[in-house]
Amino acid sequence: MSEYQGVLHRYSEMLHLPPGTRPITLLEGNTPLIPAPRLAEQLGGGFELYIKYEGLNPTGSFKDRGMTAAISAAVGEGARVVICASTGNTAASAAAYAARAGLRAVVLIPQGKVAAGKLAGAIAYGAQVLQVEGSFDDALQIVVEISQKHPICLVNSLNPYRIEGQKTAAFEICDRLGTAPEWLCLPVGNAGNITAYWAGFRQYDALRGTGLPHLLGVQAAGAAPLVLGHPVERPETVATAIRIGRPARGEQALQAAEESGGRIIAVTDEKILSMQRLLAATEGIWVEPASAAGLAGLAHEIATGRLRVRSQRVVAVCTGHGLKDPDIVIQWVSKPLSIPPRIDLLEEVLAL
Ligand code: AN7
Repeated sequence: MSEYQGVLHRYSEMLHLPPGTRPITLLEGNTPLIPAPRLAEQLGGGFELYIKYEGLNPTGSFKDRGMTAAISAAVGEGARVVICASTGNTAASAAAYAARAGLRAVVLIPQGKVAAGKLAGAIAYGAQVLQVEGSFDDALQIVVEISQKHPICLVNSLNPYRIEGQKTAAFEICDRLGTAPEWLCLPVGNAGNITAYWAGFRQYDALRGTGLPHLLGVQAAGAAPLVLGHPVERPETVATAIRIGRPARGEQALQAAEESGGRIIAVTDEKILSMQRLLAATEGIWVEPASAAGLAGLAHEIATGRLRVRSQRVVAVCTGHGLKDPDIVIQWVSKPLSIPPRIDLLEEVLAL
């Protein structure tokens, strides 16, 4: 029996990585594609819904697939320092893989706008964490500049190897279902993930005839440059992961959505949060707010009659674990009820 060795090993012949790449892996990927029949019913029923639960990657988000590739290539090329700007998940992932490779990691995050579990991760893995007095977009601009000026490897998704590694999620979905689903819905922030899925599905289709999905990319209404058609100077959303106003791969995302016969839409924070709750309550899958955006978009399109999924298979990519952002959920209730350890009081509270 061969042991699972991570996405670079599993899909080595499919990935374009530089010669000399030295695999640095945490055995990322191979995440479950979980059927979600109860949620499908709630959205109107009559179709198959699957959750690609990317929050089960080693650092709790989908970023690990691209990061294993970027860090492995960086090590092969003799890098000593890696840098990224991040709304949190990229930072935690870069920090973990850099630690494993023995590299120095520097991560820049927008001040006060990074969820607790992500910041804690970046610190725990030993990265140098800097808060930028500005947005993610401001931070990205200066890390790109510094990586052009100094021998520091940029590991944001502008790095082509991030896209290579990230493609493996599309391969896994095709391997599991036998073909591509009819629809793939996912959140869109800096637009690396949707770009990578499209590249992955196309590559697999060309090689194995697995077909192509329609892509439904979903932004938060307060941070929806690809829907508005222009950059957003001050993006705002409760889904801080996708609080991005100038997506680095925005053009590619729009092209991917169009080529696929799909689209990019926006949903309100309210819809994102209620979908986060519904998914957890109906299927037992707790994701961070941004990760519920794809499903919130799907629900919106079905409810308004803009998307017909009858008898089709839909995969929703849930990009990050709920544990990344505990504060959001704790706000749902004021405070848990407190009782003395007495069975009669417990019976009373439970109305038994
Ligand atoms: C949970 O970590 O941009 O469209 O700096 O953390 O590929 O950017 C995170 C993005 C979706 C959007 N869901 O993906 C970062 C960062 C979660 C995320 C996205 C992010 P892209």
